[in-house]
Amino acid sequence: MSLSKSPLVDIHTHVYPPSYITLLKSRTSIPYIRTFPPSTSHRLVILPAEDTESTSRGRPVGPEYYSIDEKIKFMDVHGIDISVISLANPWLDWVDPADAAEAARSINDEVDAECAKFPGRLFAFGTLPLSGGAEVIGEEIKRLKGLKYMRGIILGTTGLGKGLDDPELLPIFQALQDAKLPIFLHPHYGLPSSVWGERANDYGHVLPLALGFPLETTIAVTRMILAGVFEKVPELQMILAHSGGTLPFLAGRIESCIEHDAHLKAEGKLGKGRKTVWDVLKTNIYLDAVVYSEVGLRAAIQASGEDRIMFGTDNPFFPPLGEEGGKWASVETNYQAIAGALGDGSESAEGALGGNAVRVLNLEV
Ligand code: 5CU
Repeated sequence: MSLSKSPLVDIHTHVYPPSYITLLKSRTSIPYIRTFPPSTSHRLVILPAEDTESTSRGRPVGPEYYSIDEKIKFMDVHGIDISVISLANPWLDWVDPADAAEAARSINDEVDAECAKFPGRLFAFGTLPLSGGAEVIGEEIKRLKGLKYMRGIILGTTGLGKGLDDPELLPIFQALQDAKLPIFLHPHYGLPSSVWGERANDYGHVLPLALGFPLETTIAVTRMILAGVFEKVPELQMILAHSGGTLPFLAGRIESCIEHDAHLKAEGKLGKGRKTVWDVLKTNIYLDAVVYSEVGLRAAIQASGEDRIMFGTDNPFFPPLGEEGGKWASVETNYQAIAGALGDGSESAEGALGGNAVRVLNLEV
């Protein structure tokens, strides 16, 4: 079901370019791709919680993970005009520091070249060489600004290894602000495996994906707020995956805990000039609409504003189980949530389905 008259834009859609797949096939610890005999099919194992002896060890990996032609086919089936593609997790977080600069350069060039094959239909978020250190990262930010199809960067929650409230990240955030490159913040690490309990292997990927991912994002951004990142880099723009995890729902509670914290008060951190959680949500944050329900989407809209919501699919993840071809239920659910929350065919639904992304990410060649 395509509701949109302006271009329909998917801002949350991943690829593992062919060179990254080759790298994964050469590895034996996560992230890796291998077969598990007696089966001969390749499986992609990326999540810390899924590297276990069970049927949930990774997922089958086919061309939908690495072929740009498959991405275009998926877009055509779902009426998507433009996709802003990004390397999927865990990006280059695991790369040896000495190799990080070159790995980022070659992956970003490869992704930009894939976009060039379909001008006007594909743009991208670049990947930073995080393990390479601040100088190398700064160089890649400058280079990304010059690549024709790059419109921001995708980032996990670990930053330089200490999380996104690390003061050493401030110059990097400043460089991204100056380059007007928004951060697409995406989870990967979830919560410690111990919280899933002894029966975790019986529950497939549900707990880490449904709860670990959103809480990871919520914690990462809350730490940034507490560290004053959005006062220090006031124009920093972030697009949060999965409608901000649980941030829209918990914003009031987080804000109240801040306001009632004696330590923060004693440290002088509650004074004039502080951006509240609500201020940050409305001025620094955009939210994707990958939340699969009208209830969650309404919270996102109320927290950040309807002009800050952007449609996404999370392709190639969450494919239909069993039947091949046709539309994906996971994608249709997100269309329906937008229609339900904003009104089928309304101006604000059009914005969420594409207009907001075109405006914010400048999606014109
Ligand atoms: O299904 C999954 O594991 C994932 C993942 O790893 N990354 C993502 O973006 N969505 C789903």
